[in-house]
Amino acid sequence: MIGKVEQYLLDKIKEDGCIHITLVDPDKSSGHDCAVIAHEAENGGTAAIMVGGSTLAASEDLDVAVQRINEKVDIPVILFPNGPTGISKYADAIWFMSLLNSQNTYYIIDAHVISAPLIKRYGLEAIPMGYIIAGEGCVAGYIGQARLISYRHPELAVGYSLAAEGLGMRFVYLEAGSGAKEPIPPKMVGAVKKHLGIPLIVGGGIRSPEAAAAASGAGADAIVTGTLVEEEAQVKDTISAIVQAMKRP
Ligand code: 1GP
Repeated sequence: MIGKVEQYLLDKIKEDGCIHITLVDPDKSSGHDCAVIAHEAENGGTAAIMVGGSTLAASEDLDVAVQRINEKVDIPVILFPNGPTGISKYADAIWFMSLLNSQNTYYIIDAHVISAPLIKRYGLEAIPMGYIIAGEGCVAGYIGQARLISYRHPELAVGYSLAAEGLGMRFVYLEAGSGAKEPIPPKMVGAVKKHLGIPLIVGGGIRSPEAAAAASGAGADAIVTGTLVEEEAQVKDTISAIVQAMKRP
């Protein structure tokens, strides 16, 4: 069943063509800083806040960050979990995401078996997503034991994405890894988009309006940035420049 947050994302994608989502990581920024970044990003035109990180171990830090963010923003706060410790009852929704190209069943299904009863108990809206890591992969690729897809083989990203859709997942997230030197190339984004019938999220290594415009122009339905605003004081202006660049004619 499609919940409130998912419907909001679908409507926003329909309205805007390509939306921007800001990722904050309580492992890298304090709860207070996550909330300040989220607030500024909302003012800059981001559509939702994702909270999580590959190495997040302390649920308390996550709880504090999510509560602080919720006090500051009106847009949805969606968990981006690395496993059961990435769950907070204070969020609006959770990406129920399977790392499809992991070599370890933990990241494909086992973590979900552990997490699902808690998600149910908290009444969190779970949004099913196929998560695919390509290129450098960075920490997400290392921790998730992903069989990284080379940028030279967009057809593999297409195959995984169609498998996600075929399995009933409702979003695909094509990830280069946080801080990746090279974001997912437009050619790979375009190849996936050409065949996919569900929204495509692209992230990892997008640090400029030009890179965001390239991903949007190639067909991404949503773009996630994280590092950009961890490193940047002018969060609102930075996000605003990205959001403007993503607009399609
Ligand atoms: C990580 O794709 C996101 O999951 C964000 O990546 O930190 O490189 O923006 P960056």
